[in-house]
Amino acid sequence: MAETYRLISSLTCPWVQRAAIVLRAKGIEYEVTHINLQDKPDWFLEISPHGKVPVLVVDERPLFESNAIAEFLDEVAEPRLHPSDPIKRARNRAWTDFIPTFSPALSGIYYTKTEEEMKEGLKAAPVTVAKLEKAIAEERGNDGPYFNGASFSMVDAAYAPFLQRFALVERTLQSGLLKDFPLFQAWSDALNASDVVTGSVVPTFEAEFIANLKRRGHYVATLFEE
Ligand SMILES: N[C@@H](CCC(=O)N[C@@H](CS)C(=O)NCC(=O)O)C(=O)O
Repeated sequence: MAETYRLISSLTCPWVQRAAIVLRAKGIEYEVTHINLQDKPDWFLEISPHGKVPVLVVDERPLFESNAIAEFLDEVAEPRLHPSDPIKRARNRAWTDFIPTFSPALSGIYYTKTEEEMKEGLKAAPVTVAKLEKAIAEERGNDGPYFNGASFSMVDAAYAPFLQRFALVERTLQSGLLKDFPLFQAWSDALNASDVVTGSVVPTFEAEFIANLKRRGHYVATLFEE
């Protein structure tokens, strides 16, 4: 087991959060170094081949890409967050591979410049959410609350950042998108209530996220204005 873990982070990056969630789920102590992605320091560009966060520096050796970081952590520290059954493990990995398709379905709602684009995003999202609803029904051996059932898994760590951001927006947007997806809604609620997830972001996360929406001129930011 390594001695030091340092997570190179930005304030609202969901991929950084995924790494932080896995660290927390395993009870690994880690330091966080925040960088400004608009003004990346030279030392960061030297250790991050694509200039992206997260980087996890493990005893001075940098690891990059959130999926590789999560898999590394799962190999070196207990409790294992992958199921022990190889078939279940492969299916879980397939669902984490789905994130790059899944996340734009949700961010396609709140990262839009106009109300019309936001509504288009809302119209398109159910097809993607329905796939997860079906997967949850099939992958669970019981009532949850997590993707595989009672144990928190790598799939939960990967999806939680995106479910947290959507839940934050939905509190104000009130679109009702998830009303037809009770298992997905319950999964999202469970993750958003978990200390592992809520503690994986800075305490000012909500304000930072909304400020970011405003800075980028996204329509939903106007709904948060008093
Ligand atoms: N595939 C990467 C994505 C990481 C990513 O997109 N990070 C963003 C912040 S959320 C970033 O560092 N962007 C800076 C840039 O592209 O210049 C991973 O999973 O780690």
